[in-house]
Amino acid sequence: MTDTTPPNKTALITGLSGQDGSYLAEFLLENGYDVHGTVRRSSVNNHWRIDEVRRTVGDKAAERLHVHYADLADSASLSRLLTETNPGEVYNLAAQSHVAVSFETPESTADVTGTGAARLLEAIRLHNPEIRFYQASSSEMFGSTPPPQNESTELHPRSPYGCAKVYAHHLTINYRESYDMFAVSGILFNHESPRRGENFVTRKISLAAARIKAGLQDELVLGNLDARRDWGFAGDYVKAMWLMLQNDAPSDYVIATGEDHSVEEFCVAAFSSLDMDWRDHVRTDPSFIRPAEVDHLLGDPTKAERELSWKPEISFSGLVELMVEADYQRAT
Ligand code: NAP
Ligand code: F7E
Repeated sequence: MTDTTPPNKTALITGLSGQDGSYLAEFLLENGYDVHGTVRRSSVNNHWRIDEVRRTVGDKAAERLHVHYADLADSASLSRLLTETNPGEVYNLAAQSHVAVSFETPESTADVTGTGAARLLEAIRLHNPEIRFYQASSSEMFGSTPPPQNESTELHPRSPYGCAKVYAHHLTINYRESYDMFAVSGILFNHESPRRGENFVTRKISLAAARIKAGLQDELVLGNLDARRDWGFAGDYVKAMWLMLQNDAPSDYVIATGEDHSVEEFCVAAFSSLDMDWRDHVRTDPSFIRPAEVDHLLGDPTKAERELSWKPEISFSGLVELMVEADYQRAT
């Protein structure tokens, strides 16, 4: 018999105030969803990305965006939220997401980035195991395993952040296998945007290049310029998250561009887009070198292309230009 139940187009996003939370909310609102998203209390207002979402989608669609206080370290807040919002889809994007910071705060990173997923999965199982669940897994889980990395590649994390993500990743698979839940992981490679946090390397570079050009800053100090990453655009990647939850069967996917560049290459592209030579402005300092580095991440997105018909739309040079242009506009 055909199921005639209308789809539950209510989504809950943990980490609404973050880069991906904002792009995903925008995408879901534009596709007719009611969107509930979590924020944390902070001593300063850090809701600038949510303000951008409201501006982008317009007043009418923004009425379907609802902001809630919740914390992945607080089980009761998660259970309460599920009861209040009754979502059909949950996207777990909240995390302590900075790799270098995770070496300074390994315990709280494990608690939020790792155990936080356990709290949310268990709350969903008890509330309504029919909810479709997306876990924000990361290419950092591959760590030192040589590229190209795909869904079958061995995991060898190189940071407390990577270790916490491995736990959450396996637990998501475990809930799928144990309770037959539609719980999936997107193994996303680095994705960036003008909304990227300022202490990730791409945004640090685009912001510095823009500010140096505008005469507001003299130099940019970085760590390892040789690290290679597969950088894509966050707006493209949140569509893949949604596609995974619309699939007939739950499965995990690598989301990447299949192209890698070094940190130095990002500097070259960013500074030259403003007619500057990066070598005149960038110096390195060992204080930015991590206790263990991930040298080379390069994803193989074949499975996502084949099964989700997903492809990134913005190229590396397009991404650099988008970020530098946005930061230059902000600086001038
Ligand atoms: P982000 O900008 O750092 O956003 C993280 C979000 O998590 C923020 O909204 C943050 O709130 C929230 N958060 C932190 N601790 C929390 C807690 N204890 N309880 C509730 N919320 C908390 O990260 P992103 O780049 O959007 O990434 C989204 C997710 O994808 C993260 O899980 C990240 O680890 C993962 N991921 C990212 C990438 C990437 O390249 N961007 C790649 C693979 C996986 P505040 O604003 O209050 O800090
Ligand atoms: O570093 C090198 C650094 O911090 C990239 C997160 O979204 O992606 C992100 O993690 C590379 C590293 O990103 C500086 O050593 C050099 O090799 O921008 P990042 P990340 O560590 O790759 C993954 C997929 C996630 O899941 C994470 O949540 O750049 N690097 N100099 C530097 N990095 C920073 N941050 N700052 C520097 O000055």
